[in-house]
Amino acid sequence: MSEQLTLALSKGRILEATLPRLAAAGITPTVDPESSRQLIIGTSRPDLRLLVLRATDVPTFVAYGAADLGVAGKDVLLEHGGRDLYEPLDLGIAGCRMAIAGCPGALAAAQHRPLRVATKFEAIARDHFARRGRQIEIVKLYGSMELAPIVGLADVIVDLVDTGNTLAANGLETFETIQSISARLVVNKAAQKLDNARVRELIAAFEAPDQTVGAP
Ligand code: PRT
Ligand code: MG
Repeated sequence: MSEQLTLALSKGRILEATLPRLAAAGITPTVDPESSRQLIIGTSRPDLRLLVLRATDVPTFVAYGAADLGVAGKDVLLEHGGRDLYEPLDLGIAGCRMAIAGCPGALAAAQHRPLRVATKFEAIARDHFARRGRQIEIVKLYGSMELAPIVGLADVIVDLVDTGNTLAANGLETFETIQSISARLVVNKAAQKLDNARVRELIAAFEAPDQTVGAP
């Protein structure tokens, strides 16, 4: 059993929403993870440290056991595939939806040919349209998906939508919601077995945010 439990997080939305949950369980980082350049951060619990990663790398670190636990969006987990990961808890944070969007009339215009789909969520898009029996062509992008339909790079995008402000600001509309998305706690399968008591205690800390973990 390792000395410390390691929890993988990402800067931005996930960290913002996760820190209050940890604080409610009496766990605070030793430095501010949002502003610090430190990538490994201690906490008020000597047996728990944080890794600050790129959001899409969280499942990889946990799957390989470089982190025991992690917090990642369901979108990221679906793209990763989830091998070697348990997903014991929907944290109900960083909520949004995976949607198909484009310029008005885009679906009708592409009716008789494969739909060209720009997205960073290739697995989710392929799975969705395969279930519909709709032929597609993927244009893989890494950001600013909203641009693609406007400049004619794609008919539609598959992207995350929260307020819808980004779509509206670019004259795009939502055609369909593929699924609701929220952040999940994920656990390395081996860590779940080998370090069961401490892992379960940490899962419980996330479940019951107002209970101080480790208190007598
Ligand atoms: O930013 P980076 O490329 O490093 O990684 P990331 O984009 O994966 O990380 P981050 O921190 O932006 O997102 C982490 C997780 O937050 C995602 O994996 C989602 O599960 C979740 N989440 C919740 C969101 C949003 N809401 C969201 N709105 N992720 C991205 N967005 C984007 C959206 O695509 C749009 O472009 O934010 C933009 C604003 O959204 P609107 O609809 O409110 O305008
Ligand atoms: Mg982002």
